[in-house]
Amino acid sequence: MWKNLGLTGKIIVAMILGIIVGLVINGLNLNGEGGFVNTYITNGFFAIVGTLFVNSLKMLVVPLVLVSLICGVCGIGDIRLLGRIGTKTFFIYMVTTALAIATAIGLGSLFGIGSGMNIATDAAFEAKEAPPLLEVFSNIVPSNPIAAMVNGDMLSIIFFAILLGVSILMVGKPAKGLVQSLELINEVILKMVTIIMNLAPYGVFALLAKAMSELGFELILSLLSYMAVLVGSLAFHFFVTMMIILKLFSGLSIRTFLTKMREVQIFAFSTSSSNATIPITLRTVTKRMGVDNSVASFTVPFGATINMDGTAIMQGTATIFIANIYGVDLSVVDYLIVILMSVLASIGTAGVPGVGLIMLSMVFAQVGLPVEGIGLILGVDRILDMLRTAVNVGGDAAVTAIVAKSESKLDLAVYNDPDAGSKDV
Ligand code: DAS
Repeated sequence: MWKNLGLTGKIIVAMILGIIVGLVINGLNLNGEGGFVNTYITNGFFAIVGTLFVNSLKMLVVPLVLVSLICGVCGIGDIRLLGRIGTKTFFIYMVTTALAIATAIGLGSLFGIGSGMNIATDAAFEAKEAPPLLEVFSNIVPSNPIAAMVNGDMLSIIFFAILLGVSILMVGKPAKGLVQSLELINEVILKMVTIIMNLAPYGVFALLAKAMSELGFELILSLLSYMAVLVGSLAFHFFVTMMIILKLFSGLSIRTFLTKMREVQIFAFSTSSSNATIPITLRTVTKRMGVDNSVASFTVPFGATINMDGTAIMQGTATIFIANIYGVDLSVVDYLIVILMSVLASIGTAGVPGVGLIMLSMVFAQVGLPVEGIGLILGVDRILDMLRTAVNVGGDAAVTAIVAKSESKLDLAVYNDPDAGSKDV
């Protein structure tokens, strides 16, 4: 039976089992300090399995962001594309992602998700003091990129990767072989993501069972509030923020856009992968919305790589939730770092299932939150990944339409024709 379950099914079963085991331990008061269960089960076996899984996520962050980001920049293809269209697209993508995470932090703080829990953490965990904002910016340029990778200084790694990618682009044709090798390495690392995600059910079971044994029903109610605020933030960002931006900067019909995007978002929802949805998104924006391929062929793949509004929303909401759960007070500087990290981190990470979670471990590490907190939300992450991928793709298509319209590269007759290209998609 277990073998026939897909990964999502296995994670859901593991989540349910973890909750039940944790609630039984909590309900029967078996988790007393120093007792057998507390020593060998919750703080023994469960803690070890959970730590192994969380460490395997953290292990991938540096190689994934470094190589994926270099490939993302090289994927622009031609340094000249970084001109007007590239700059306009990049700027709008970054602004919408920052708006997305600001929405998530605002709603998360408004509802105080996770407050009042103060889950026990390992004695070793000490909330890292956030560096002053000026120090954050001065550290962006690494004096030693290798040391930055060893220490996991992600802002420095991201800066170095972007500079390296742009430099490879400037070398042009002679660097073709290098780009192909990097793309192959990126494929290998994404395969590692898949392998690690297959371990997720075991990590979810152990981390949730441990947390539930300590917190009981309170955590379930808290998780429901996390999910509600996250889904609310995703819906607000896509249906309000993004549609206002679409209307304001292109004048295009919102109703038409949402109708024509339906199939694309259903595909993105079911695959949890922006990358896998690129062909569908491309076909829809060109054949059904009348965007010229010269624009779409750049903005859509570029968006699938650097524009992850849904993922940024998850990171903002999860940061508030885990900070409250562990009783960590985050300062304004911390939140600015979270916004900066999430925007920069989503730049180079490919749109594949579960990647948002790996980036989350990086964001937590940067603001001194316990990375094992990921285990609390991991169980519900698969369904949320589907929703946020649909928002990621929706943002890519909306910005594509805005840029195309501003460049007079969008055929309004096609856009306003309800049947345009509908036979193709
Ligand atoms: N599944 C990712 C995507 O394809 C999003 C994420 O993991 O957050 O966009």
